Amino acid sequence: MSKRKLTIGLALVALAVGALVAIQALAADLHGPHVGSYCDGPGDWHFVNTQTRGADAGTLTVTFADAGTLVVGPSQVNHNNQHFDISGPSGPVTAASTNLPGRLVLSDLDCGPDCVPSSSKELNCSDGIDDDCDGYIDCDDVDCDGNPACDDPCVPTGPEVCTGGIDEDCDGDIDCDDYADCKNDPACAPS
Ligand SMILES: [Ca+2]
Ligand SMILES: [Ca+2]
Ligand SMILES: [Ca+2]
Ligand SMILES: [Ca+2]
Repeated sequence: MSKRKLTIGLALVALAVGALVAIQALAADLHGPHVGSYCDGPGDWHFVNTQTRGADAGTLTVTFADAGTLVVGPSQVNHNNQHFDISGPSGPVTAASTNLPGRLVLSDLDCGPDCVPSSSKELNCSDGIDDDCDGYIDCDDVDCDGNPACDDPCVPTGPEVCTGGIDEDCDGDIDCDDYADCKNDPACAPS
């Protein structure tokens, strides 16, 4: 290899290393405290990358735990900042970065309405969710009246008392129907 070719080769390597360093410098990672942000439902995510002297339109790469990695271009390019919008994922955001210099923040996260109805009535009376978004959850919703999940559990208060209409010992048999306990009780003697 001639000395000239070697010189050109070294120059190219130096250029490549320089370009790599430049590329690495052009990367803003999401502001640490904003990593892990999430919504309970679909969210509107608004990221802003700020550069002191501006830059050409960049790209934002975001990884959501529930939606994988998304790459988007800016919705707005201003002199000193670029805005990126993503609608849908609930998060949490596990990582985000741009190929731009400066600082990247999650500027705004709109989680939308707190309740999204999955049904026109309370369908599941024991899942802890307000299915129809009427403000009443499970057994507190009149839609669940009569649902077995909403029967009050029997709390034993002592041995069966053979009058009064209460199943004191919670064995399922009330008063004289509780034969084991009331068969000899005068209140249950055949008339
Ligand atoms: Ca429910
Ligand atoms: Ca409800
Ligand atoms: Ca009983
Ligand atoms: Ca009783």
